[in-house]
Amino acid sequence: MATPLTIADLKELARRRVPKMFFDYADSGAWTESTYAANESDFSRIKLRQRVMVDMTDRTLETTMIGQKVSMPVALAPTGLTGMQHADGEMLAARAAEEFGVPFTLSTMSICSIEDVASVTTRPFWFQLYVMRDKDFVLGLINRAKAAKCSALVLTADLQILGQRHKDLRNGLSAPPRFTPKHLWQMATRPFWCLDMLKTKRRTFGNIIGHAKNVSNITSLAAWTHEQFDPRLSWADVAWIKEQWGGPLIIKGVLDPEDARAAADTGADAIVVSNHGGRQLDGAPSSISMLPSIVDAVGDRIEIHLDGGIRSGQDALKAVALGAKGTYIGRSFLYGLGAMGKEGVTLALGIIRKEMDITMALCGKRDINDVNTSIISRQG
Ligand code: HOC
Repeated sequence: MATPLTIADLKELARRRVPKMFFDYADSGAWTESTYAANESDFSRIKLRQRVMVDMTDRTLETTMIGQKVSMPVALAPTGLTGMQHADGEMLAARAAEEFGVPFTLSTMSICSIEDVASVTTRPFWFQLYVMRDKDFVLGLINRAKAAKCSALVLTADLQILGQRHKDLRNGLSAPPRFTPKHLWQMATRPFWCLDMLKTKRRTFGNIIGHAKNVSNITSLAAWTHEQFDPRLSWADVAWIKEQWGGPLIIKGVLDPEDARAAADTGADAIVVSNHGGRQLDGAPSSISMLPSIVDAVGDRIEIHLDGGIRSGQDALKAVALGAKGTYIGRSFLYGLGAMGKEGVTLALGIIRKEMDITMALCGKRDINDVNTSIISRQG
């Protein structure tokens, strides 16, 4: 394939380079994947207003997310097992994000640890927290994020129980990979991935090693999640997390205006309108379809971000137009990472930036900070 021009091109390259069980892990959603599909398709229902004879010179995408300067309103989302898309994946993606001037969010369920990522970056990254029953362990994670000088804590609210993803179960997903004939075949057909993976020692969950004994495959991981993740997590717990952390707090996984009001009451700095990329409650509405009612409910009280289904700069721009101060890409950067490592993440970010910039200009705007519902067509 010639130079990838779209996120879809990167996806195709990743499919050819990453062993099936890991490609599927990134690419799949829960159950029938209807929410995953709606996240993408609902973006294309939104139509843009074409404007002409408007000065389009000197455009800028620079803005802020939770008061931190970003070169465009797009952060890398926290994604589990990123180091299985490409060896040392989290470290590579963090470096690409840093060079691009956008936030990188490290998942609790990452392969590279908080310390690994801190060792290769010079600017603060964000850390995503899952809340376990063992509060000492949670506190340990928070303290490690503080020691690494992370500049935001992203508390995930929508995964206290793991949504069932059929492909992971059918593939027998595991990290590190197991040496069954099926998995060996999947790896043998992806030799470049294997060669990179042989060069690193980071092949299992860097942040939870020691705490998660005997966790390797998806069944043991789901059981561990069930045992360890605190199913009683409530809005009241946010006060304790806020106090322990003491820095900017983002609550991710809010999809309902009533929950958005409760999140705003906690005094958090931002919420992420999200259904976990369609990986949790299949049958939930798309993130973008819920954005306007959440903006109506709390837009004047808390900063609003959005993730889910962003596969182009146009999608990100539509989210900004509808009231998101920032957006997150998950699969879009994972495809780049799987396809070409750090260079692929840089390419994915470049594709998103170019598409956002051109679309903004064709809608008659020069500054991302002036983008609002006026660029949305009533025909949409
Ligand atoms: C098998 C993964 O956010 C995801 C991630 C992490 C989930 C924890 C267990 O896959 O949606």
